[in-house]
Amino acid sequence: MTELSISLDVLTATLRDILVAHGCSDTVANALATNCASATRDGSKSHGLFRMAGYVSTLRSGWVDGRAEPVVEDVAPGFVRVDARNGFTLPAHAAARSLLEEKARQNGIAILAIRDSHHLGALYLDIEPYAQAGFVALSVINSMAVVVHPGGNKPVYGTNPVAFAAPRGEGAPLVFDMATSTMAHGDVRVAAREGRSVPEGVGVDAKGSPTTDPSAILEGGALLAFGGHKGTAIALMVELLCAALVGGQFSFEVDWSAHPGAQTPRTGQTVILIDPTRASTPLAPFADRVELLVQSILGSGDVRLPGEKRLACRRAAEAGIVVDAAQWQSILDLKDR
Ligand code: NDP
Ligand code: PYC
Repeated sequence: MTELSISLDVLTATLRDILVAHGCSDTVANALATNCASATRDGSKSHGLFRMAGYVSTLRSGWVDGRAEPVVEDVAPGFVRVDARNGFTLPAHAAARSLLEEKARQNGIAILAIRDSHHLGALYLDIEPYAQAGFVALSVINSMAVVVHPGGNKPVYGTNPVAFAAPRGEGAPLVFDMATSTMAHGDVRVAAREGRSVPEGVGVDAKGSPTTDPSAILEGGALLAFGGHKGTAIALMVELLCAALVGGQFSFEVDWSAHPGAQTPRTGQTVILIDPTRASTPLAPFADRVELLVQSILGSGDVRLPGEKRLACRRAAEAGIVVDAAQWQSILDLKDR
């Protein structure tokens, strides 16, 4: 395998050009390219460069509006609502970010509810900057129905990730980001493409029988939620927070059948921002309490923190992001598709 080393700036600019060539406004292209390039830098196989073909085919299908202008509504002292107007979630979130922070600082807590939006990226990148600014942040997104309820025979939930970020006393914030499915749908697709099987317990085939064949999961089968009924309950909560609460669609309501090639679920996103200085005392600042717990975890054995691998990839990428040359060529080819 031949590899290339590319800087984050070159990677971002190249992706931005491709997205503009397929009809995105500069603002939208910049938001998507930054997310995709940053996820690639951080070592994400399923939500980095792999997603570019999905963005392009979705734009070409007419399913999403790459030039949508989000409408931000200041609806209550602690509540911001954004109508993404069938555009991408990332620029809708960016348009509301400063108002959300202002409200969280004023009230101690604020919620951002985004509706009619498309998200195909890694979620932690949406909230990491809040923790870098001292906030505690929690975000959830629903997607398309590919996860079955225990005992059910038809998928109802999306892979519904939950991301959480908190400032630490030392160093980078503590961040975790996890699909509530056993595996992200993107990782199942990558496994199918690479001819690998997936671990037992990840999904079922079209008959509802357990399978380790990723194609059987993708073609008529379904993923399971992590942790059985417990993870399923979290997937259910994400649906309520991203659809019922924000006025978005449930994952099972997403119907892109009239737009062959569409890959971005048209759903919703919720972000909850907390100013921890309101709760903690001067003698026990929140970030110091986080650090105490982190050090206690690290001292407990041969363990690692969530986010450690991502940060290690990020550090390694300072010298350049290593990309497979054949994959890079397929990305460059997207511009003229
Ligand atoms: P993983 O299962 O790989 O990781 C989940 C979390 O656990 C990460 O924070 C990870 O940190 C941490 N972790 C992994 N292994 C360990 C370990 N051994 N010890 C301690 N912590 C560990 O993530 P998923 O496959 O569930 O999700 C991948 C991505 O897919 C996410 O970025 C998510 O946002 C995205 N996604 C997006 C969707 C969308 O609708 N846009 C839908 C579903 C998923 P680390 O990063 O350091 O490994
Ligand atoms: O990988 O599960 C996934 C996913 C769904 C939507 C975006 N990513």
